[in-house]
Amino acid sequence: MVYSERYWEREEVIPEKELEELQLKRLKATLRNAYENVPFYHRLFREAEIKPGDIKGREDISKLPFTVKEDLRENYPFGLFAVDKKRVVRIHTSSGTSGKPKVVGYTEKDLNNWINMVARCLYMVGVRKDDVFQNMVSYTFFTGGLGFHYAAERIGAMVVPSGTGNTEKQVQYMLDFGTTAIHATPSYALHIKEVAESMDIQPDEIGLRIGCFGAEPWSENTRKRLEDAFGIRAFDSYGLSEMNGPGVAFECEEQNGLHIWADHYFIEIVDPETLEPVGEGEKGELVLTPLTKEALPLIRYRTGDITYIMDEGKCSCGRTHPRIHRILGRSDDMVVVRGINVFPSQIEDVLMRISEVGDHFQVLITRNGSLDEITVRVEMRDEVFTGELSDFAKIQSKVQRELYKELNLRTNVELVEKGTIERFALKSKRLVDLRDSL
Ligand code: DLL
Repeated sequence: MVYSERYWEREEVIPEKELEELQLKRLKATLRNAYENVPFYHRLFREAEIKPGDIKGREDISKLPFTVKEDLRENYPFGLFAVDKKRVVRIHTSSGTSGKPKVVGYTEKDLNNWINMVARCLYMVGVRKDDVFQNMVSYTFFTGGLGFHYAAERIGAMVVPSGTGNTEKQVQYMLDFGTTAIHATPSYALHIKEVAESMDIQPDEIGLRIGCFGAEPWSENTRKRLEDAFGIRAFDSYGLSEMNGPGVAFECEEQNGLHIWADHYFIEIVDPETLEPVGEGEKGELVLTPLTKEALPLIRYRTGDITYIMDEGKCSCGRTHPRIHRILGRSDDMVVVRGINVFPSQIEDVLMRISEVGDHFQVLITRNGSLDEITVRVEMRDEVFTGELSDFAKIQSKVQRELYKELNLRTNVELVEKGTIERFALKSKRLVDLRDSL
């Protein structure tokens, strides 16, 4: 399957013009598939008085209706599938905070495409046959487990399917098996680092080269912490179950934006309020239409994720696919505190560059009368925990000052001892909004 020393598939370097033609051809086929085989879309098209044949050029996509997460829930479990259940060879689910999970399905061809897409990403960051790849995410309904597993196998790496939890054992396995590449959520990776240290093992003695981290927001400063601690290069990995799972977009060795695979996804950025396309290079909500999905051809799917298309010319890695900036936040995890928009990822970025601050934090939002209060609980690093009140106060006001500079918002900062804040093996929950429950 290897196309060349540098690329897994030829499509990664496909000339832009050819890529655009391929997109249009595939878009038309996807629309036909949805219109003819999914009653939900047939109805939506009829209501919008549009037929798949009306889409003649790329710009016509804006005539089509959007699909939202609620549509998947309302058609639970298989209502949006475009193929007979007999042709579906696997399902995954993704649960939100409430209600029924979203169920996604794959035909054999879908799985094959997906495996190659993730293999592209792993190959792009340097995973090869002689690597030992430890996959430290959940293997059940979450797409990150099997998604990475089969891709690393396809490359021919030795896969250690260790899943999450039992972290001491995981560290021991890394040493025993000679693990060179890992996949985890960034918050779990920080926890692995801490557990290794508690076992008197310096994380950089493990011998890792590559870390693939994603499935939740993380920041540039967290990247730095992970790279320094493990002696690795850490790459951002983006995806969502509704678009197969991981492998939608991934950083290359330049670590300057994530290549989003435009031969498999049609990419739009819209204003989440007006749903109109934003100007070139402007921030907005990522909207994706899968171009090769047989079982679940979602049209103009609103991901809820905020990013922008980076326009910095062609990437020096040679890939022709556009790059998106790392996800800035989700339109639904942005909180408005005293009229100011706050994304937890902004807070993370500030905290992770303060050397006295440990790796774990939590943001609590409460209401005091009519006033919103934001409290940031941060763990201090053991080495700086002197017990002296004056040291404490100094660090506290430093954190407060730095947060104010970024957010333009006064915060209460609570310093706590290492180990106080809950650890997560998969996606972390760092923001607790208690305003409605008070
Ligand atoms: O998280 C798929 C995945 C698995 C991606 C492994 C990367 C690695 P879901 O559980 O459906 O799928 O959650 C998708 O997670 O809409 C984003 O809000 C968030 N997310 C995923 N990757 C990133 C990332 C998987 N790199 C939702 N940065 C998405 C920020 C991310 N947020």
